[in-house]
Amino acid sequence: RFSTAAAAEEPIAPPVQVNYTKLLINGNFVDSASGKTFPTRDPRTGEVIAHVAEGDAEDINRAVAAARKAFDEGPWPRMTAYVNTQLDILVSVVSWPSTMLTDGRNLPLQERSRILLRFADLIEKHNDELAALETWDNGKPYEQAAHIEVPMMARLMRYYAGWTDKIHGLVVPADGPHHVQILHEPIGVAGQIIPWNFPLLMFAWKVGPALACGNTIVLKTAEQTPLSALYTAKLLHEAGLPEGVVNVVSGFGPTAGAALASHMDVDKLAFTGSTDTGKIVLELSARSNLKPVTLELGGKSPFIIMDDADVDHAVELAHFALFFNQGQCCCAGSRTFVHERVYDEFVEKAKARALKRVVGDPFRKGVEQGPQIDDEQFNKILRYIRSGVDSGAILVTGGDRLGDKGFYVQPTIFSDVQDGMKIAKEEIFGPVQSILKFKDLNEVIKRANASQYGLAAGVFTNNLDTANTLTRALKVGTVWVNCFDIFDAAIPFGGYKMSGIGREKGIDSLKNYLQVKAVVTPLKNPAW
Ligand code: TXE
Repeated sequence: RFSTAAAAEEPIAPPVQVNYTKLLINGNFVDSASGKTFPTRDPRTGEVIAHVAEGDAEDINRAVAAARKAFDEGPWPRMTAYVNTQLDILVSVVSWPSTMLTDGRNLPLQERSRILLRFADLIEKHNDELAALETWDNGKPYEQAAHIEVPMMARLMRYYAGWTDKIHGLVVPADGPHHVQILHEPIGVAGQIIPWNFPLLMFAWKVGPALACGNTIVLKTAEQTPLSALYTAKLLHEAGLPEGVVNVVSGFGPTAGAALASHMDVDKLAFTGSTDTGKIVLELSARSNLKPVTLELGGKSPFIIMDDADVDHAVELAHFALFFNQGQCCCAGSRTFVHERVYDEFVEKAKARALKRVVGDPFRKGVEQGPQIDDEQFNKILRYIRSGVDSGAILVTGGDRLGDKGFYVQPTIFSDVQDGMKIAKEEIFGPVQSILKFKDLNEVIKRANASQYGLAAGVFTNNLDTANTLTRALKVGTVWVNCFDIFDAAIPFGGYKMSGIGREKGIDSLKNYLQVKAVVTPLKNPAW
């Protein structure tokens, strides 16, 4: 059976302390205006880790005011040009109109890059504390946080540091005697709302491009996982970030989150979370000041295994695609489509793999799966499992909680899943693999695309033509061929259909944080 021993043992004491629990506004840790706090809990036990300042509309107002001032008066958006004294010319490398601060200082653009690079160094220096806080607050395996997520965060910051001096406009030819410039300017104050499944990475995905483009930020963390972002924001300031440029407000969605989305002085909103909440924030944005919104929402990603596949490899990859991060991934390969010729063998081997999965205290070495984030998600997953059984899918393995403490769920597999079942249509966000059988390529393309979501897909085949057909036919933002969950700072990520609007990471993420301005001036003497 599952490796339950670790789950049954007493939880390991986390090798980190909680130092920051207040709101970070204008470079200072402060109490919430109401003085209220809320508990953040250890998913291994449900016990309280710390009480954290609970921000609401009043704190969002304070944070937005700080971000506004930092944008309108501070150095951050103006680190845009430098004077080359040797040649005595002004070299304009991005197109913000002013090169001088109101107090006469002229900060070089490279300073923005240097701060992000110093931040990346500090992330690496504090790798283990950041990873431990993340594991404690979220429940994900420490080894995953320490060896994958924190290093990826540093990589993201270096990637965006490299963009700071490459964001520039264009001079374009146009009919008539006119000089036409297209300027790219930072948009202003960005509101960012992030979820709990990858608190550090979501922080980095949001903050990185916004900072590279010269914006200022108010970021609201998820109420389940406020701790790592506060620590990280402290490091950003240690790296030299001017006050007010990044403000972090812990708090709940309907209060702090909604206040941010509907704020009249927030110029752009970026959100990651459920599709239902995505619709709410889009509406709040529209009803307030029509701020542009980018959304990264839910998914029901197909993972398609063709009959030419190496079944052992396919089993391992499909297992990873679904069970990684306790199944709490928006892009989880949660519809495993298997060709009928390899189906029976696949189901048997998938079961054997799930039974070997090491579930337990995420601080223990070798643990692959920790607890789910909280009781709400835990109960939601168990309800989906019951619905799978009730609708006639075959429960191959798992199907229940693991142990009697915390939010551990057995790695669960359903076979004979039909397209119309709830477990094949809705996002479970837990360690529940649904296996569906198919006969041919056209059929699987139709079925894979018959979803309200379109975030990602996995394709497993040795046939180049099949791979090419699938990659072009699938209506999704990412297709992984013979791999899954490959994320890099340079690779854009986002969804078709109800999986979202816009892309994060990569060059496309910069567009979210830039205004485009056309400047037209007459040319006195066009001949020259
Ligand atoms: O999400 P919410 P929840 C999916 C997954 C999960 C489900 C519910 O299926 O089971 O969503 O999770 C803030 N105005 N994903 O309830 O509510 C909230 O405080 C403004 C997919 O945690 O979307 C948090 O910061 N903000 C996903 C953030 O929205 C509001 C990751 C996400 O919470 C708000 C997480 C409001 N009215 C869950 N209400 C992914 N795409 O990766 C809530 N929030």
